[in-house]
Amino acid sequence: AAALALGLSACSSGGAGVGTTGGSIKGKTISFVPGVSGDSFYITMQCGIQAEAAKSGLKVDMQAPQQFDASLQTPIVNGVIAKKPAGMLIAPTDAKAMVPPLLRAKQAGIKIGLVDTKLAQDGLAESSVSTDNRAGGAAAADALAKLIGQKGKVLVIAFKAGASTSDDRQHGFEEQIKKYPNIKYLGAQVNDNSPAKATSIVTATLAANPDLTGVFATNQFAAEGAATGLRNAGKQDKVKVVGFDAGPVQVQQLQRGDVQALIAQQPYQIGVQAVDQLVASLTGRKPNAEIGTTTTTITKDVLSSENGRQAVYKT
Ligand code: T6T
Repeated sequence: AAALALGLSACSSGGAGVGTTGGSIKGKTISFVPGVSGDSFYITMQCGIQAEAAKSGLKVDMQAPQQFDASLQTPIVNGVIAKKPAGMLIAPTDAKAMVPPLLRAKQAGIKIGLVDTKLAQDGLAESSVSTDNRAGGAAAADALAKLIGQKGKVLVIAFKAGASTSDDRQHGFEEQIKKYPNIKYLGAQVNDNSPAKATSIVTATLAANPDLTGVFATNQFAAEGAATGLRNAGKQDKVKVVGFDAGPVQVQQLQRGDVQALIAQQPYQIGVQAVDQLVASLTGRKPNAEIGTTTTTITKDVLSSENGRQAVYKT
């Protein structure tokens, strides 16, 4: 089956008690549809969603596609429509392809809140809560430039063309890297959220450009694959990697020296704020249409600081 129904994950905090603000929505269900299952970013977000939903007495039902792909996410949305929850929080895997299924959900009377990724069409969702991914891409460019002494050849691994987060991180990076005249940008290659494909991209790029100095991996699976490619070629000390996300595997990679900087998002907060906006919609208040959250750049020395400890994803 394309869908994986998961129960409550073992969140380290939150989820306490039923609050008193729920009123008419107490006991209703909201569905959470992340971009892909088994991804620490979405698991942390789910913890935030559950904790905040519990305060209003809302139940959360999570259904995740097994790959970050609109053709697998669409049947899940169709299944959610059939169940008629009060609301749905979703990270669309493609800004265009997910518009028709989400329009059907809206027409079925389900209030939609976007988390993480966005749609190419306005007015469909009640609200959108996401990282400022362009700024995150620019932060990655600055971090990589610093790590390579502002000179050399750099590559971007875009995790999924057509997903707003991948596109925005890539474009934010591209704009910012232009500010470094001695850095040659080799362009972006797409790994389709597959670590193995990111490894092949790095292997092929090293064959054509043995003087590669840096890689920006636009999400956690791109960073995992990139690190493997560099290790296979014995280049892990020569080529610097900046990755997006700060789940347990990314923190290990930073500690081992497989990557040199992480651009951490705030998945727990995104989940909390998205529930707040959905609750506003469900109780007849006006939701905030657009909420942006910031990133933190984590290097190995930042990791042991209070700031670093706060920024890593807690599942
Ligand atoms: O980087 C996050 C998320 O923001 C992106 O849209 C998809 O990939 C992740 O979930 C990390 O794997």
